[in-house]
Amino acid sequence: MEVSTRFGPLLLLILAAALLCREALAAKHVVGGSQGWDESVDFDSWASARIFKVGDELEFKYTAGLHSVVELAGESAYKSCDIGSALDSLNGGSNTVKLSKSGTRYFTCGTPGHCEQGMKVKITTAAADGSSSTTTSPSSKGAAPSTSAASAHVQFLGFFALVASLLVSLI
Ligand SMILES: [Cu+2]
Repeated sequence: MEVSTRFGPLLLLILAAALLCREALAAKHVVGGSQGWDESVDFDSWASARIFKVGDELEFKYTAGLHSVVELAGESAYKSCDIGSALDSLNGGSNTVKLSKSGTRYFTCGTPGHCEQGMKVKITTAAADGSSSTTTSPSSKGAAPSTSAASAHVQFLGFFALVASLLVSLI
């Protein structure tokens, strides 16, 4: 009984730390912020102010029936608001889209006229380690991935060292 009361706070701490780690790895972006998926939002500045990484999610929140979420195939369809060539169409007022790989994806609203009014957003997803999908100089190619893997490893070692030291201090 005494053991469980001693370790209770520690278990909570580990759980909280684990949740924080997960939170840091993948983010959820509510498109348009507090205004949501609405034609009054300047989506270009909204998107340029944040970084999208592989594993992150986009959340579209809007009035069902008034708007929808249409994913377009590419830049030209995006520029000309060509909804006819859409890859996917979502509705219902709340949709989550997972950014499963790096690259650019194009979204607009399926309601006639809304794309032309600026209700569209271009999302460029960077690779999970923070570097963009565009390749850097060839000389750094070999070194970069191992460095980022090593730093992640060090972070985890640091976390376990912290937990271990807390465990020792409690005993
Ligand atoms: Cu709309």
